[in-house]
Amino acid sequence: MSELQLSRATQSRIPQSVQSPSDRPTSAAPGVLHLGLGAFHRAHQAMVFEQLLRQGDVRWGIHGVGMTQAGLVNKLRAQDGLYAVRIAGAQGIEWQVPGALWQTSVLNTERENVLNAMAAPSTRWITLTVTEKGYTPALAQLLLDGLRLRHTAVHAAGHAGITGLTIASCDNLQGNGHKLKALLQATATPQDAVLMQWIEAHCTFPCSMVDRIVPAATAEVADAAKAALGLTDHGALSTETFWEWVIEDKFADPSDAALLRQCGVRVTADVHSYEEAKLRMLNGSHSAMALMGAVTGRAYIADCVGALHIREFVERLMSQEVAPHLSRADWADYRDALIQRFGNPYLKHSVHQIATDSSQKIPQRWPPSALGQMAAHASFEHHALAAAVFLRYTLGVDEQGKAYSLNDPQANSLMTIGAKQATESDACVRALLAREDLWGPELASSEAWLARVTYWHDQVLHQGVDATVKYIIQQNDS
Ligand code: CS2
Repeated sequence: MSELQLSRATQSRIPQSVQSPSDRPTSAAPGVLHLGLGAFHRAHQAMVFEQLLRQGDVRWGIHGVGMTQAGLVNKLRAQDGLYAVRIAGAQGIEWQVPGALWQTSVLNTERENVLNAMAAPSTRWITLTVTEKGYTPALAQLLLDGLRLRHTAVHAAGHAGITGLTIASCDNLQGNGHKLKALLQATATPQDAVLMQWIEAHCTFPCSMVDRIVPAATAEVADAAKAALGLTDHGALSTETFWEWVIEDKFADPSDAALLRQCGVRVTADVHSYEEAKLRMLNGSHSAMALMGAVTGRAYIADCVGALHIREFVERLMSQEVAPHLSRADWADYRDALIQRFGNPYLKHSVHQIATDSSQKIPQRWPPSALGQMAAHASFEHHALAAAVFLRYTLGVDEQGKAYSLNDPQANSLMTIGAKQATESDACVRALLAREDLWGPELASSEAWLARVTYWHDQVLHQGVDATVKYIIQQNDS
């Protein structure tokens, strides 16, 4: 097999069975600056922008910024931004090589390039997938510095040809656009007053819900890409057929709405109902299964949902405790599709990947449903059991005695809380549930929540996760 590597120079070798990249016109500069060049963006938005590029609209080339990972950026650079995506679902497998990634930067070493891109006349959008923990004053400062340059350029150009930007947060946070804008406002100093007025008048911060399961790249996918392409590809990804992007109709250039709609993006005034359904159903179930998988020693989400009792558990979590508080009308279809998606055998979505940063993810995913159930005097047992499994997870060793590490900004404090759970179980539950950063003030002070998590934690420690999950299902049946 050829040892040639995927790049613009070798792309003509890509077989007919694989969708080749759109051309990269030499005269055009990127129109989208993307912060957070992980797997997700490359297999989701980059593929939407690729559709626009294929239609001949050259304003959607991407300048992708690696916030931390110089290694990945270097690999993609060596391939001129090209990488293969395996799209696998019930209908079979398809490969595509998107050509939308035109330029790359590493934030740490190339901050100037990133700022200049924010000021460049060709740039029309900034998109962000910087993860839940990325919404820091440092991020706001980066955006403020770039927007200040742009604002100065607007004046220098006499307001001709250079305009405001659509700045779209695409992270799994409720009201992500509002959060990003509020972060900028909180970080700006009084000297930024004129800049902030310009941002208010010319830039928009639409809320956005993005959905596609894109596991971190694996050697298995790299091998499969080599077989499909006949070329070595160090950036290959695997994803599912399903994708959804719902974005608020709030663009610096309003005509973008129609373009995105043509590509299958839902542009709406109501992102909220999609966001809450996605965070609480998909991501909420994901976190519950990931923690169960980590503690029981299951490697992938498909293994978890493949166990009948865990599948039943997440179905009930969604139907009984999440759905009653959602405004998305088609939630039952969404739930059924999710169960299928979780079981996709091609995805190999590691439970430890999803359990990463649980302290940052849980607040969006579980408390709103548990609180909704409490307010309705309804059962929140499934969420209480999930919380108990989270505490068990902080032990850092699975039920077979195999150690794993917690990859979480709160890892130390969580492990300190969880360390003595075998001997001081009640005190550990109390200490974990007192954390307002995880549960919010209302749940953190709820005696009812404390009582039920304590109960389930006791079951988990004594019977193990699988037996406890089977038991909650039996209880629920009777
Ligand atoms: C996952 C998400 O890692 C996680 O926390 O729950 O990345 C999930 O796969 C995506 O949000 C799906 O759209």
